Amino acid sequence: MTKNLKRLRIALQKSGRLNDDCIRVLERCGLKIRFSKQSLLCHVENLALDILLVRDDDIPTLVLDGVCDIGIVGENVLQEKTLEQESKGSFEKVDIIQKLGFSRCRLSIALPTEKSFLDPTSLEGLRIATSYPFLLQDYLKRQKVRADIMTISGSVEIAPSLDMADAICDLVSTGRTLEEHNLKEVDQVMMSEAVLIKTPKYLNPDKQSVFDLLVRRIESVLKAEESKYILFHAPLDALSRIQTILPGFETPTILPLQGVSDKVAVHVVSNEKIFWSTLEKLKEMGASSILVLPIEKMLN
Ligand code: PRT
Ligand code: ZN
Repeated sequence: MTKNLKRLRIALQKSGRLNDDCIRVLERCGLKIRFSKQSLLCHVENLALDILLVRDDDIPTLVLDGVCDIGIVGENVLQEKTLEQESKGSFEKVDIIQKLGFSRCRLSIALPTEKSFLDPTSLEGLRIATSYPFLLQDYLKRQKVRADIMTISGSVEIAPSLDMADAICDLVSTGRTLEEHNLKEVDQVMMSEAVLIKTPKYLNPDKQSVFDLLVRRIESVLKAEESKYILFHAPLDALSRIQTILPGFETPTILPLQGVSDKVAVHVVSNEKIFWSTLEKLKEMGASSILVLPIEKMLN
């Protein structure tokens, strides 16, 4: 694969849980991606960026070695690879540029529901099955517990029922898989979400400027996603009380309402999630015609 030195290269998961959200974020950044059925390298038409589609496990190494300049991967896979590298005496690391807020999960210890667990010392001497042996080893070391790590590459949750292991250390998001296998989550090893990573290798000025632009756009997309534009009518004498419950109310736009002297129209950009309970409180305080709108783009 010849490398165009002017084009930044990003490694993304080819298919799986990360893929859709990665593409969604890049498309929301305005990128026009030309997907190719024949090639794993896709071209972005309106930015000097190429996308290499690979297995998520390969992304940390591709970025560490500079084969790809940046990548998106789960923190769980990244930390596992980092610990594996460190065990081989290699301490060079990729930089985590940004947490992306999707593919959230946790790496947890789970036991059969009937087994008792008081604290991590309850794991002493057990056989624990996992696909994350380095993260598990690190956890056991921190907890000063000795246990047998059984490395298996998939379907970790069936190991206890086959008597291959006494416990597991696996990713959990809703907890349904554990429940279906009569397992209970007893401790968390780490929390994880997708992160944007960057190679420790030098980026030439062409690539650096594409990188800077992309990071700025991703930041703006994430900010817009979590922000909302709120409009409502409010009694003038309730404004100071409303200020205490509405995130982002420090700098509202207040507009007069034609022919009404005791009410105003209020426009606010909130950088936080707006819950139903907040809207209900607003209504109790006399607000009416409340609208909450998504924000498409945001550049401060
Ligand atoms: O083929 P490739 O190697 O690229 O993909 P993969 O099969 O290794 O990974 P994939 O696509 O399954 O997951 C990619 C990343 O998504 C993971 O590395 C995590 O960062 C993140 N992620 C988020 C998850 C989950 N949530 C998740 N729930 N990865 C896996 N799971 C599995 C978990 O292993 C268990 O089997 O889902 C099951 C538990 O889910 P719940 O909802 O029942 O708790
Ligand atoms: Zn994988």
